[in-house]
Amino acid sequence: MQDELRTIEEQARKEITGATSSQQLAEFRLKYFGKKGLVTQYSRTLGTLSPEERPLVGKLINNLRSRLEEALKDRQQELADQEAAAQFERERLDVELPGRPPRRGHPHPLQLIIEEITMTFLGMGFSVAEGPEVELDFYNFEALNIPPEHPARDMHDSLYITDNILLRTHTSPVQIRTMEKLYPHPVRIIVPGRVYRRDALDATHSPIFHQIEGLLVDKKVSFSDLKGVLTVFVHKFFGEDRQVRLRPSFFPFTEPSTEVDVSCVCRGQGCRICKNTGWIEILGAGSVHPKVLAMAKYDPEVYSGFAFGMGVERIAMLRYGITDIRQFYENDFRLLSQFH
Ligand code: 2U9
Repeated sequence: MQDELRTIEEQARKEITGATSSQQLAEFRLKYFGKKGLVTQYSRTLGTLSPEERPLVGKLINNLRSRLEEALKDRQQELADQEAAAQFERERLDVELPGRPPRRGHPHPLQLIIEEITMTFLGMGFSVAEGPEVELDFYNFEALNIPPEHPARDMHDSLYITDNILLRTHTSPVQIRTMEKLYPHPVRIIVPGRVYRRDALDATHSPIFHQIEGLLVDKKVSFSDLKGVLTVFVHKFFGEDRQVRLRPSFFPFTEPSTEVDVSCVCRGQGCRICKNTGWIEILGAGSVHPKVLAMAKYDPEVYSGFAFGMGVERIAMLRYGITDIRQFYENDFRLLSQFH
């Protein structure tokens, strides 16, 4: 009997040590200590023994049981420790790993140009003015001396909301509104903003684009003041070594009117940017038409002024060498992330 128990113990210990999961240990417990378990069966035979043998064998079985229980408990702890260690390893966190830096935003190239141009005029005493993008026909056309039959007024050129309300086709209505507000004080404003035209989108046109316009109204303002202000602007924005050239032009709201060119970086050598002319057109300007002054109550006999306008996209394309206007609106990170 003692030998049998020893064999059982040896076998049992092997199984305990060999167990690799708590599932296997549970099976072991059933095999030895379950209702029909090996050790349990030995306990049942106690009844068949003589009264002298019974306590001795009972003690042997009990001792065996508690030794195996002990071994079982130890192995269970070992397996639990191993499992915990494996889990720690699986879920290991490197707390010193550098974090993922949040992606920084970039100012849009058009915004950079608007800010840079605006700054050069702030430096010359101009203030920024803004106004509505949905305008009355009066402010967008009539007050700017744009006659009823002018093509810009055609349904095919402007985006109308009702008969006399439209999306502004230039930022000029803001100048009219500012003159109304400031009369009879002098006006010296720069107006950046979004404008709308009924144009098809292609490499150089967009139905929505941006302008910066300027207006100066005071007593004794001359065309040469315009020339001086625009020359300072060109030198600050494009470089001191650039030349300015004025060509005669026509706009309903200025008289006389001019188109302003800046000399090309190629210094007249000829290149793609200036189409071998040596000059690049950058803005339109002129002395404010007496009718426009009068409609805003500024007496043209007392007051005079100059105005200018430029397309922001055009200037940004020149500055950054962008050849397709659509690139400004596609929000492609490969483009946007180049501007800091
Ligand atoms: C008032 C009086 C006069 C604004 C002006 C231009 C000339 C001009 C164009 C440049 C390219 C528009 O974006 S563009 O297509 N603008 O050439 N704009 S003078 O004249 C004004 C404005 C307001 C009260």
